[in-house]
Amino acid sequence: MGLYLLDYGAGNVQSLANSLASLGHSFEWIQDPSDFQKATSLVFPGVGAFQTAIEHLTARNLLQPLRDYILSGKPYFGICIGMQVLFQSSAEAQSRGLAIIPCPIEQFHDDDKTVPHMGWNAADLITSQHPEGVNPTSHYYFVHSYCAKYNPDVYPEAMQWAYTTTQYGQELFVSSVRKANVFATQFHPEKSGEAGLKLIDEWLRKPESEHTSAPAAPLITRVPAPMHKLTKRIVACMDVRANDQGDLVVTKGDQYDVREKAESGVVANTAGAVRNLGKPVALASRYYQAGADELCLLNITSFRHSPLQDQPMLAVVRAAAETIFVPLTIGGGIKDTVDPDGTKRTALEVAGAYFRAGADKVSIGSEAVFAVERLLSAGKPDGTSAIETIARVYGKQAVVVSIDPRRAYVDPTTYDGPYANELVYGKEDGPEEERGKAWWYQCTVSGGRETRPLSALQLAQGVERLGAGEVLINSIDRDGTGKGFDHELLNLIRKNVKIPIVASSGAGTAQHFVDVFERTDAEAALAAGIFHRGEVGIQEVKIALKNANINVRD
Ligand code: 1PR
Repeated sequence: MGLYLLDYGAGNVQSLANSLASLGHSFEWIQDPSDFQKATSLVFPGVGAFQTAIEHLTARNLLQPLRDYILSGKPYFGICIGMQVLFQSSAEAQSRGLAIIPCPIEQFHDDDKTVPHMGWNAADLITSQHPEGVNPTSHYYFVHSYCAKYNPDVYPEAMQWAYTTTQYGQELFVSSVRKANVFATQFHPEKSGEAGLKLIDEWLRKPESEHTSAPAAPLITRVPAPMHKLTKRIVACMDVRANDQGDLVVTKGDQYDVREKAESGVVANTAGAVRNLGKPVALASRYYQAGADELCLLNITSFRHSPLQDQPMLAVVRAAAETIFVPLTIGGGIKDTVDPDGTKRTALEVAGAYFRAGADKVSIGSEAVFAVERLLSAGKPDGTSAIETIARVYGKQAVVVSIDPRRAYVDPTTYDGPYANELVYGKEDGPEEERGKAWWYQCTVSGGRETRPLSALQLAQGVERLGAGEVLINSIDRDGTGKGFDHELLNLIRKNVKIPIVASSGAGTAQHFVDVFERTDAEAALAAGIFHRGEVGIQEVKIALKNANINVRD
């Protein structure tokens, strides 16, 4: 008897388990159909892809018992896919949903915005009666490409379930439902910091009678406001690697060189050592407390060996996920590997290990370059790349591609190579070293050690075609320099892909974040060095953004 969690086996459900543990709630996992009888309340933290969720539930004989449980009137709390399965069908899948709410899940239009809808947005109450702990002044974390559109004219019966709506671009969708014994959110409370933890806690502490009596919502007309409330995201990134003593440390390079330099004023015996800026779990926890909207851990040397043998990194992810309740991206070594004993591990298995440890997204670097090279030479996707296999199971929102470009300078008066239409020209009033020059952005692999005959733009467009959900755009030229983000690079990619982009490399001041959001349409901006060295704080960045009228989460 008691609280049960449903895990259909594909996605990060560890985060919800960690939230419950941090709030002091004990729970059991649903292991087989008979467990539904024992549950007195049930949380289904569905993460990933709708089709995969239905297939896994069906294969484990859990789909019908889930429907029976919900219809029995016992308290149910669904999250993301755990909300979407309540609907009739999804444009994402062939399979039908549980058809408890009679309307379809549809895809977002991408003509006025990037898709997936990824980030912190508001949830506006339809009714203030029978509150469920959703605070209309808070922001919650969303990550999805499909939604139930708010449409009381066409689906009056279904819209009586709508508890909150959220606006993205000019579309209004149902961001939570609540009726009778059911409460479900499209957003992830377990990833929504303090606001999300409070919501979960309130639901769990409610007496059972209050769970089963939520009334139908009134049907109201709601028109989209001129602007949505999706905030710009601030991401703190930790580059992790083993130092010369074998300990995993957060390091930071200058243009990807992470070793201390003799001339940098450090004591002579540390010259050449891996720069050590702290312990990954402690720093991650500090940045969460300081208000980072997302965290990123990159295992920067894992292209050299198999990460599934790399227990320290998995242990770091597990420990970090216990204390941080905002999205966590893990990168480095997401590729097919072979263990020392000869066992083959697919990129999907490697990613799965990180998701089970508590990661929400994986970031793919070198392998994405090779996949796009194959795509361009074959002319079509072959379904085997890490991007495709992981997106199919975990959803495209779980797949980030990290681009590591370096400027390739050419003489603009004579260049007529393959990247002529991607050239960026140095401005006469720009930095002196750029004047009169032109360049294209060349992809690298293995942490910038090897350049490839592929441009950053080709890579971004290629990975979008393969099904990546987001691109993290680094710049080797700007990394660690504190000169500001490379706006030309970001604009080039932003204008040519529909998925969200994260600006990275070069942040030196809070004003640089204002600049990047004013001069590009990046959805997020990431920094490492200035946060690690304590030169600029996350709140300082957010205050500067607010003062510039840029929407951020408190
Ligand atoms: O190729 O799939 O194994 O992934 C390797 C990952 O490790 C890639 O995401 C790659 O960017 C990263 N990486 C590899 N070597 C380095 C290095 O620094 N030697 N770090 C490296 C890249 C760049 C950013 C950095 C920003 C912001 N780090 O993550 O945090 O540039 O820095 P700043 O704010 O201090 O300027 P694979």
